[in-house]
Amino acid sequence: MTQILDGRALAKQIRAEIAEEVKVIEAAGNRKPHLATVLIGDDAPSQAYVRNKMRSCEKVGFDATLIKKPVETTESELLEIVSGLNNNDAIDGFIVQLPLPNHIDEDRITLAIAPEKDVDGFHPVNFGRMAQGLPCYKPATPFGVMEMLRRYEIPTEGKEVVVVGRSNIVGTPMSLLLSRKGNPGNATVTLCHSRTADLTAHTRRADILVAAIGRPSFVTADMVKEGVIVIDVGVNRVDDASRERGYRLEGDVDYQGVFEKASYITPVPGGVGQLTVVSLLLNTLKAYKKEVY
Ligand code: BQF
Repeated sequence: MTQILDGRALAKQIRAEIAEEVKVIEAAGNRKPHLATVLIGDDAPSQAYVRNKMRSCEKVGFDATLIKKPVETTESELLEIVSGLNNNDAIDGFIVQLPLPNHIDEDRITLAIAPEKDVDGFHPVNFGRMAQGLPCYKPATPFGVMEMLRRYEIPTEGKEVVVVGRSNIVGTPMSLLLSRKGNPGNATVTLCHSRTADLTAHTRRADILVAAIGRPSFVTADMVKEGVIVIDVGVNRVDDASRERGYRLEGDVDYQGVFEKASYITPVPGGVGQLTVVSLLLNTLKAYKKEVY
């Protein structure tokens, strides 16, 4: 029988734990943790993601500030906003929602964020600290996957993990975290990408497969072995006239086909994405408590 890794239920449980901590903070007469989000332009998925994040803050009792600017915002204007947030003592942590419009250099913006307020964990200082196993903010999606493996008590030590996708935000940090010492961790990790020769030969060897490609239903049943644990990081919008919104969310895994062979699988929606948003809350709480820096 295939077990579904229920991101929604897990996220709810973690939010309850965070809300409890916020109550204690407030009862002691302290201010609440405060996350700020910067959204540039009107990219529809980004608006949905930002809404998820604001709502999650509300659910746990965090203060949340949304700074929304038009698509014509210049890079130097955004750098001013970032600098203002870096120096604002009322803000524990902040994120700049990606992707940014093409005329803004994402790397330059990420570098401008103070590492101690970088709750997305995208700044190279946090990435470097993560790679070395030092206290840091971990990027929300890999952090969420680690929480999922840990809380479902899925053993990773000595396992063959195959990560497909090498982005700075998901695939690469995921491979680092799973190969490091720890639990979860201690896995043997293969990082596959668009130039990998014979991808299927690699994925078929996986005890745990992490799909972070960004293409709907890319991983098919023939690419996995019987009993595989499948972590589907993909959040793809696929046209669907039968839906009111005109689209549905689909993962990077052909869910129906792969389900039949998997021992555990994350659904989309309701899987890793839920943990991604909760991880941002966990990082914000860490920032508030000054646990990292
Ligand atoms: C769910 C993201 C690609 C590029 C930029 C819950 C989210 C998504 C799905 C969410 C994502 C994806 C986010 C579900 C934030 C995850 O139930 O399946 C939550 O809000 N995400 C983002 O901020 O930027 C992205 C994916």
